[in-house]
Amino acid sequence: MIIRDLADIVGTDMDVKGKGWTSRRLLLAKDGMGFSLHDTLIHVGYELHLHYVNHLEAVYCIEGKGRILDKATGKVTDLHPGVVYALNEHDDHMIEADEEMRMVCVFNPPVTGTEVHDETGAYPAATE
Ligand code: 9YT
Repeated sequence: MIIRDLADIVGTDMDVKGKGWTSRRLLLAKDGMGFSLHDTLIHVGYELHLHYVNHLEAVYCIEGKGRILDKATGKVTDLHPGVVYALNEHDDHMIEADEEMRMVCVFNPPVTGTEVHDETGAYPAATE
């Protein structure tokens, strides 16, 4: 059994920062679960363009509020605690926080720990 406490991850190399977000990575590829699990903060004042062509991601909002734009359809959906979105088609999207959002994120395949977005909004493909 693996047991992790967010308090032990903050400030370590499992606490990864990108432009407009902070991702506390609770479970990673090396843990062998087949997915990674992140406690992620989306900060106010950024429009994030994300397009995970190499991953599927589910994102469950547990704090804050903001919105997501599906770039394929133009549809905008409000995000608030209790809302989940699943990028089951590697959907190209934008997210923005009106109040800092705290999101529980699951990636398949799992991230290895150090990933930040490239200029297209993707994380690199897993190499294993
Ligand atoms: C919601 C989202 O994709 N934010 C960017 C960070 C990512 N979720 C991560 O690595 O935790």
